[in-house]
Amino acid sequence: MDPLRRSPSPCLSSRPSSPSTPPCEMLGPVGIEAVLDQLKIKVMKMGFEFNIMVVGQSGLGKSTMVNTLFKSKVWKSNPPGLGVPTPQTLQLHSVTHVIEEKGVKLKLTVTDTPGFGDQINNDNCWDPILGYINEQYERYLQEEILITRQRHIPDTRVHCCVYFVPPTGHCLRPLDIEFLQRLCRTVNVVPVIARADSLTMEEREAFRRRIQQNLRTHCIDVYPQMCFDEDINDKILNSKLRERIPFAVVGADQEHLVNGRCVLGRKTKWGIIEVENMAHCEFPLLRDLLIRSHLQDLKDITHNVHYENYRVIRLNESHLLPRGPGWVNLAPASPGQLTTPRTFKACRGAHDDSDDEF
Ligand SMILES: Nc1nc2c(ncn2[C@@H]2O[C@H](COP(=O)(O)OP(=O)(O)O)[C@@H](O)[C@H]2O)c(=O)[nH]1
Ligand SMILES: [Mg+2]
Repeated sequence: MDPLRRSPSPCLSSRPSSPSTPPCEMLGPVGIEAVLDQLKIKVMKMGFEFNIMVVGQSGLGKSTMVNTLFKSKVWKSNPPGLGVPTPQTLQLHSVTHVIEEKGVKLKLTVTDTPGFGDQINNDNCWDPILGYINEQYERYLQEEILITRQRHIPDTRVHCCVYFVPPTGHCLRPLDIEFLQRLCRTVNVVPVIARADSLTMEEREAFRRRIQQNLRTHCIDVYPQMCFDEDINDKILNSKLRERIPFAVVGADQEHLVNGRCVLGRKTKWGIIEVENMAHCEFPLLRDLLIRSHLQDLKDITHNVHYENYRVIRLNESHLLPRGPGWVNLAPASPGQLTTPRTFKACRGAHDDSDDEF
């Protein structure tokens, strides 16, 4: 149906029913399905904002993965600055690119983080990362609580954090367990086995099973969280994903010619490891989860669960509770407050009034 054409509404034009006027249902469909077209037009105008963060120890290929994501076939974009050798990441750094496909605009931001775990004492090495994630919630909250607020609040909140597990082939290290436990309470986390080309296919599978076991033992609830499956279809789709997580990924930012095709891959003595070839690694699964299948769900859980937890705690800890219509005086949080781990509260669906626009 042409989305711009308004369907004639028999109910609007008809007078109140009387014995001589037939009821609405008898005049045929009202045209409710047109609301889908209206939504589509609105969403296409506004576009989507989506923010990803990569986290893990130094040297695991996080910065390379940022480039891989932008250069992979789905996104086919070359943001300025990519293509040059990846320098060591010394501070949190975001790359944003607007990708447009069939009239749909996606403003994708990937935040690269410095590696951690290089120090002799790695106590609290998660603080800068958790601090950044909470700072974005705080920013959103400060905008949201204004009496006169913007119609669209810019969304810098991290919707998904890709956590790089070193390819040891054994199990999760205590540092990863501690980090993941904290991270999962604050943000959606998708763990990946980094530099998977250093493991054989059998080693990858065995490592994946052990990591899954570790996650269960230590109550680390990574994305997609089972408790948020809404119906049987979610359950089926997400169960398959949970079987495959952590994905064994390989990152590359160089293109090579293979059988006349230009592919993104790593050149080795034995041949090219193609990052977008499922026979070589599971990067396509990660990319598809992030963009093709779960983008909106990741945003919804961020808004309805993680941000909601943050909001409730911040509003409760501010001693000045509402003193009349619209009154909230919320002092900005101190950095110490922002990194405090909080309990995970499932309140998905509580508030779903996010509006995307850029
Ligand atoms: N073998 C292999 N090397 C990789 C992979 N990804 C990145 N590298 C290399 O690992 C080194 C460190 O990568 P970088 O992206 O800077 O790691 P970061 O410190 O986690 O950001 C670079 O030489 C990359 O070319 C991968 O999947 N496999
Ligand atoms: Mg880096």
